[in-house]
Amino acid sequence: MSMIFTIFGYPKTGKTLLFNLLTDKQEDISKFSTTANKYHTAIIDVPDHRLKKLGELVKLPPVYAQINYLDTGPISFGEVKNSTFIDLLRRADGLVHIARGFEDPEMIHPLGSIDPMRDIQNMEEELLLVDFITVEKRLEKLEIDLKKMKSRELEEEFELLNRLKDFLEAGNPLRQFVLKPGEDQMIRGFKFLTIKPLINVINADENSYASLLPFHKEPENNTVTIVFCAKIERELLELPEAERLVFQKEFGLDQYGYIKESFVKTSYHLMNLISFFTIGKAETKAWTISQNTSAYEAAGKIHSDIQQGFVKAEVIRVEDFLETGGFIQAREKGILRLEGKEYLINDGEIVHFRFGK
Ligand SMILES: Nc1nc2c(ncn2[C@@H]2O[C@H](COP(=O)(O)OP(=O)(O)O)[C@@H](O)[C@H]2O)c(=O)[nH]1
Ligand SMILES: [Mg+2]
Repeated sequence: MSMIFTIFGYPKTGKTLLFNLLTDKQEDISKFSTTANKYHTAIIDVPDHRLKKLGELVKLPPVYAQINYLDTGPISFGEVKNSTFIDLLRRADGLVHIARGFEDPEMIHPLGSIDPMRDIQNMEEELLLVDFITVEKRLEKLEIDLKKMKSRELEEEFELLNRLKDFLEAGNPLRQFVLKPGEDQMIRGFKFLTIKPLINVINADENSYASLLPFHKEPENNTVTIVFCAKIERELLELPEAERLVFQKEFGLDQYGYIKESFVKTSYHLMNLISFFTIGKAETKAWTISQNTSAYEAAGKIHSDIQQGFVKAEVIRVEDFLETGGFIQAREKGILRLEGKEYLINDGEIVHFRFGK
């Protein structure tokens, strides 16, 4: 199952352009498109140079991890709670909110000025409101039920939801709420929006990029803010690779990282995800796991037989593997490690599971 990242935001912020850049699609972007209830979806391979090189070395086709990107239609200011796209937001593993940081006299911003940080704050408040409504509705129902019968379970839920309500009322997203063990299970079904990892993307232009860059924010509390230039990026990508750097310099974007790769890096970092690799008979493959996943759990991701029959995991860093040229050479050099069930897998390791019946 691939992870779902859902792109959403106010009208004309560059959602579809971002989607196109992330997926190499060519969906229509237009200044004058009307309210569309349509959304776009695409599943793409997660770019990984290491797997590519590994595939070349062992002469097996690489099978990349995958991400499912969704591009929703416009949501008007104040309308998130009524949006037809809310279900798509609820289904997401990560939310990608794009805010407008570019000028265009032909497209007037509904609030009259360009201020992406204001829009980010605004959107956060709208998401908070959606969760607040969810909590309130459930509390109302619980109150009725608790009058009818005594239930320890319902009382616990009532107590937790009241804490969530206070938290939201104080303006805090649930991303920052510290759940006690077991509480995670209790609220999973509500699919709260402010609990999901949130990637804020500011879409700048060549004039605003430098002044918006300071709003870039490293991952913290399950959220991150990145600044990029959708339109320039697309223009750059149409150039032959050799010429891109020249133009990047001209735009003052020497250090610019293209969104397709930087997005994956940022979101993996944000969500504490890492990759490990396996070399099979017919393919070499990347797997996405959470940090602190044990070899035993990782084996289960591949196949329940491998997990149940787990004996040992042979582990090597992909860089070392590429340098030595293969398992045999690595074994000879003594850099292939044998690890047990409890071993915590690191990013970029090749793992070969030994298992019995
Ligand atoms: N100048 C400028 N225009 C942009 C930028 N990103 C998007 N646009 C324009 O904004 C319009 C709407 O873009 P689109 O991706 O369809 O926005 P959406 O409505 O959020 O999906 C198009 O005309 C784009 O060319 C940008 O970074 N700079
Ligand atoms: Mg669009």
